[in-house]
Parts: sequence; structure tokens; C-alpha cells
Amino acid sequence: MPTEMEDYLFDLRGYLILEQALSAGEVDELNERLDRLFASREPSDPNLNPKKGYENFGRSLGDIVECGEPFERLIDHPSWTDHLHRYIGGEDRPILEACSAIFRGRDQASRLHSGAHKRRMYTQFRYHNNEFRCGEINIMIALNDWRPGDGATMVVPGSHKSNIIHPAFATPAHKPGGSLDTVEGAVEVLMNAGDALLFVDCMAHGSGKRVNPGVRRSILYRYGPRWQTYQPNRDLMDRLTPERRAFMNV
Ligand SMILES: O=C(O)CCC(=O)C(=O)O
Repeated sequence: MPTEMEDYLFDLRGYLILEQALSAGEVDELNERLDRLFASREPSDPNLNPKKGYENFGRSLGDIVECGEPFERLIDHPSWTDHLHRYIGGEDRPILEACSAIFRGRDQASRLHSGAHKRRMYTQFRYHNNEFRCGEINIMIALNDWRPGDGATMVVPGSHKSNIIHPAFATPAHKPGGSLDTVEGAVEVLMNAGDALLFVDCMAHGSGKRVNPGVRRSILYRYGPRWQTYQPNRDLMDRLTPERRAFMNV
């Protein structure tokens, strides 16, 4: 279970740094796998190329959990499993919603996005009766050391509870190619290889622009509450109109 201090800091800031969440051996194995995976993809592979508006994000390889046992081990890694249960909360068990490896090179960045003002289901942060109920918890793993200028994740602490949109959403920081380098209140999350950043997705975040040579290496696993229970059978799904199918949980 997270400690009392972790609960306090997570509630206050919206994030925690889990130091040495992965061992040096685990980091080496993941890096080795990723080197081979990235090298085996054609540069035109759509899975390697970020979607429209995120062209400057870096190289990203989606559904990475399907790429071997070292990635499967991350699903319920002991360094964060209890935190996921605590922060997603209640009887809603955490499920993996998305996962990717992100390599960020020179001049690349993740622009400012998310924030409590959005009020979407997955950008929710709630706390009631000593229970957290977060719509999405992210685990961002550093696979090499992240130092100033490396394109590290940047967060706006406390913005998961903000009622007011950050004024920087009206600036180039939020536009394609933007970064959080000059965003008021944003902090750069510097980590050592093997550390993991746990954060609630409704905290405003993105990254600094990488200005150093080399590549920032990372893996991102996103979890949310599974609260739908009814799963329709295949026969029913085959019969339904596309409009009706769109209402079903598959
Ligand atoms: O790449 C990063 O450091 C941040 C990733 C991010 O902002 C996101 O995927 O939502």
C-alpha cells in the first residue's frame, strides 16, 4: 500500500516519483528489446508515427505489452500495483487502457494537454470517505537518466484539482510542436533509469523540448477503472445494427 506520505503528496500534487521501481536488470532487458523492436520497424510504419497534431512528439510504439514477457511483467509490477488499486479506488479494478514505448529525440516534445478543467470521464480526480477515485493513472517509466534538456515529462502540480484553465492553453505551448518549457507553474520531472512517474491524467502535463543530443527512452502504461460489467455475446453483436453495436461494451 502507498504510505500515508505518498497519499498526502499524491492528493496535493497529482503525482509521485517511485524511485528504483525497476531493477537495473529489468531496465537493461527492456532497453534491449526496444532496440530490436524499433530497428525492425519500417520508418513508415503507422504505429511508429504519432497521430495528427503530435508529429513532434517523438517515436512511439503502441500496444507494447504485446511485445514479450518483459512488457507483460509491467502490467502488475509490484512497484505500482498497490498504488493503482488505491488511486483508482473502490471496487473498480484497474485495467490497462493503453501502453506504448516513447523515444524522444532532439527538438521533440509533448505539448501541454489535459487538466482538471476538461471534466471528461478519464480526466477525473475524486476523493471521498478516504477513497481515491481517479479516471486514469499513468505510469511513465524512465529507461535512461532524464536530466535537464532531455525532453523529460513536465507537470503542473496541483492542476488535477484546478477549476480554471491554465492560461498557457491559449499559447503555442498547447499547439502542435509546443512544450512546457516556459509554462508558469510547470516542473520538469528528472528521473534516473528505473524510476517511474505515477500521475493522474487530469493533471496538466506534457514535456520539455529535448535540446540535448541522444534520445529520452521511456515506457508509458495507462490504467483506468473497469466499471462496465455486461459483455454481450458474439451472436448478439453480429445481429445488431452499427448504431446499436456502438452502445455495447466490447
Ligand atoms: O512523453 C511525455 O513525457 C509525456 C507523455 C504525455 O504527455 C502523454 O502521453 O500524455
